Amino acid sequence: KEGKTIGDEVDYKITGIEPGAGIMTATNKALEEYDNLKDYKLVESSSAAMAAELDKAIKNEDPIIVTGWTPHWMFAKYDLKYLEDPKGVYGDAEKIETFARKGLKEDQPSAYTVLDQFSWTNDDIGEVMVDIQEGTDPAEAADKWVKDNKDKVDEWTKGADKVSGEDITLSYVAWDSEIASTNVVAKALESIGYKVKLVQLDAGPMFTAVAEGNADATVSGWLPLTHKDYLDKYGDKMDRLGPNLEGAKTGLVVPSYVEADSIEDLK
Ligand code: PBE
Repeated sequence: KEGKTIGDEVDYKITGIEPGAGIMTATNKALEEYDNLKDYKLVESSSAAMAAELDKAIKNEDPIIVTGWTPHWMFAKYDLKYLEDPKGVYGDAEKIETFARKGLKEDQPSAYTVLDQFSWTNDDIGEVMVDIQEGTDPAEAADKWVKDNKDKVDEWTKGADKVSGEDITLSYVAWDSEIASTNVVAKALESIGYKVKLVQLDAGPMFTAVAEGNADATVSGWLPLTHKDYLDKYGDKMDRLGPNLEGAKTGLVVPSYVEADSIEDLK
């Protein structure tokens, strides 16, 4: 490996996720703004394939650069670090926010109340994510968490009258964090009598579904930066219910053995 740059070793490749993810937009911006990244390319993939490539690289102790985010189980499983981002392309701390379709508040006030009160921590979502990553079915992992955390779920359902089998549709993207959160909110809604349908979409269609009333809500809006373009486009067609998780983050992530601390160290 003598004399080789990190770029040589990773083939000037950043392993990305689904097109449409905000982190892909941010990374394309990083490629433009950091001169030292001019030979690099961002490779589209999926969240699952990115995680599989990361796992393989770590097993071989090969360098790899991925688009990463917190909350994510990968930080519990591997020794990883975010590369510093002196140009601030990935923003500061993000919040994950809940959005509902216009009219949900009047049509299904109990569901609206639960969605509005839904809020948890990185540790909470981390438990569910690790459970899913270890092989538990997402609905089962969510069910278990909801049963083990009755006090929290009681806070979310406080003041929401029970219903009898009304339908609620939640849209989400197959990002590990959103698989966990959406399944947990679904269980909380089911606990007061809703029949919940989960619709997995790409990021754009996920917001369109709520804006056009084809889905009732999503708990997957990352702001102020990651989904800013979607907020600009659909914001006034949705009810913004506020954060459900604080202290989220996105950026370029490498195993700790990679000899770079900043994006500017990638040569
Ligand atoms: N993520 C996870 C998403 C939001 C949730 C960071 C991959 C994105 O980049 O759009």
